[in-house]
Amino acid sequence: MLNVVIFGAPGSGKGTQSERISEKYGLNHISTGDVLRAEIKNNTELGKTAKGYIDQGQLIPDELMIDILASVFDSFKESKGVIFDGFPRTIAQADALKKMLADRSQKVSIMLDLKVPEEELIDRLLKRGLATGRADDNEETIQKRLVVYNTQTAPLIDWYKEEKLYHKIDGVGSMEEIFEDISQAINSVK
Ligand code: B4P
Repeated sequence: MLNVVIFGAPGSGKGTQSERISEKYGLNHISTGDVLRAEIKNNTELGKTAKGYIDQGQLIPDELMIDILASVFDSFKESKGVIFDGFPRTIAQADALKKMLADRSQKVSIMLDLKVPEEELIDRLLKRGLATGRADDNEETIQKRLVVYNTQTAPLIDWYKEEKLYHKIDGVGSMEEIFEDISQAINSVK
């Protein structure tokens, strides 16, 4: 099994690169952001709860996210492995992911950290907001998301370094160049 965690600040290209990884390596793709947006679209109870947090640039509570992740993971049959896109985002989620995989005799193979300077992140997200109308891609919410990333999510960098799974990727450049670096990193652990 090849289990890849793709990590980075909002707008670093996690979703963009995950689609390519999923296609090239035949992995199932879990994007927690996409799961939540689908729930919001369908106006489910979970969607209503999630909307309140996402519109404020905050994270959904860990207990809720961890349950959702396990149920999506267990829905994959005969999987070659999974790309985790946007999960974990807190130390509690990283601990839970490790335990969930260990309970199923699996583990994370590599964590890829997409590094992009803050001005570029803001620029990308504002452009996406204009193009798609995504509710959390506006200046005020983007600033909040960056604060949440720096305080709650960035500590995972040291956590994964200790696990000896950390791999830094330069997230600036063409999508193809970045994917080439990602492929090399994945091939080194396959
Ligand atoms: P996510 O959906 O995960 O979104 P993201 O971090 O904003 O975006 P991503 O990094 O995937 O960017 P993308 O590739 O699209 O999360 C949204 C919200 O959901 C969170 O704020 C939170 O509230 C909630 N949530 C999700 N997971 C959670 C969890 N585990 N726990 C709690 N809450 C959770 O790229 C962005 C833009 O850049 C695109 O327009 C793309 O085309 C462009 N781009 C990509 N690569 C580029 C490149 N190389 N050059 C130029 N532009 C590029």
